[in-house]
Amino acid sequence: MSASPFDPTPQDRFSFGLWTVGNPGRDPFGSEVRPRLSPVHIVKKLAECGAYGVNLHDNDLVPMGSSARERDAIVAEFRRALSDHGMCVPMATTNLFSHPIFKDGAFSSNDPRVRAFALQKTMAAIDLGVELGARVYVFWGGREGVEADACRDPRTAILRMREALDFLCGYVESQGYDLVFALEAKPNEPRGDIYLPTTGHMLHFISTLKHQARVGVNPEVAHENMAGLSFVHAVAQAMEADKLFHIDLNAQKIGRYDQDLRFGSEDLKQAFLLVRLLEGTLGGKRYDGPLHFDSHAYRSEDEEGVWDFARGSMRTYKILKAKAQAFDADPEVRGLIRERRDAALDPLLSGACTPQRIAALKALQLDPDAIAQAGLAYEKLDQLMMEHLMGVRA
Ligand code: GLT
Ligand code: MN
Ligand code: MN
Repeated sequence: MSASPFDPTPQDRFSFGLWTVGNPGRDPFGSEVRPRLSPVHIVKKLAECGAYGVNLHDNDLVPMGSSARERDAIVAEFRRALSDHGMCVPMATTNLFSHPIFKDGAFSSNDPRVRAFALQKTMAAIDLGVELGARVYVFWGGREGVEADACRDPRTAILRMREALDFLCGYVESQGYDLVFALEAKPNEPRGDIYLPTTGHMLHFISTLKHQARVGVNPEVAHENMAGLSFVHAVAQAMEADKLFHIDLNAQKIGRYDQDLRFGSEDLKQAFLLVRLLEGTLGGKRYDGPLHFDSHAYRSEDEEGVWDFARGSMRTYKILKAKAQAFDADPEVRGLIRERRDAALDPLLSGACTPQRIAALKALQLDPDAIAQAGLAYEKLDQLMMEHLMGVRA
């Protein structure tokens, strides 16, 4: 029974990928340290931990090369497990990176046979996702990149990726599927450089697509961090554009390989600011989509450690949510971040660029030296935030 208010429940909309809790701990320097867990077992254990959903790549569930009969049997067994444990599949995606055919990309490859195979595989994986009830379909172009940059004009790669997404949106429409796409950026790894390396790049790319309304982003903490950028700002830009369709929560030390650590286990301050943004405790629209943890347990762990990792990820989110609510309800904090109101100036700073506004702004008498004199008390504000985080202020 739920003893702590921070224990996760299905209402919290937490999900994990089969590839995340199922990660057996292989890395470039060593082999598996844990046995592989079956998808059915993962569904059962995640439900026990309090998650509501499980996400998958096509081949996390159905091995490549399975016959139609094998596929149907696997899917039927998995669907039974979902319904037995009250779990759903909020998101699905395609593995366009493991098989050697994708060694030089999928949609951006110079070889039309590879591009055709990638489209074929993705259509089948979309059918699978929809059959399992997924409403969001992620595209992570892990291999869409280069080491030998001379191999193609990078503009051609972008054009090919646009053609692929335009086609696949058309496919979804032709089938009448209720499905949106979420594009996930990453600057490098496994390629030396990956095209469309940040969420900002993706947001612009989306504005060039035929079916823009169907396409949003799936930002990942670790990936934006690898580029040395603020993840919170990337997510904010996506939310402001109504394009945050999904999110990959994890943790990452700056300047490293993609660590995919347990959410909140590094840079607690950014994690706090992220939860504050997603939950809208400062005001503004909340994110109400799935909260997906794209991370895995340390290589030191056995299976029990994997479930500790899963429960820890969800508890940290809920604890940070409570901290964000307390922070934004704190009268001292509210006093420090109150916006200055000015009845004469405010109307001049928004709305259409009319001749009256232009004239009034040009005629304004402002004293920059006087305005610049006051300190902003951000030291106080930041320390207050740290004290909330450190638990000495409730
Ligand atoms: C892979 C990658 C993730 C993506 C997954 C979706 S697969 O594990 O590292 O960031 O979200 O394809
Ligand atoms: Mn991810
Ligand atoms: Mn990652």
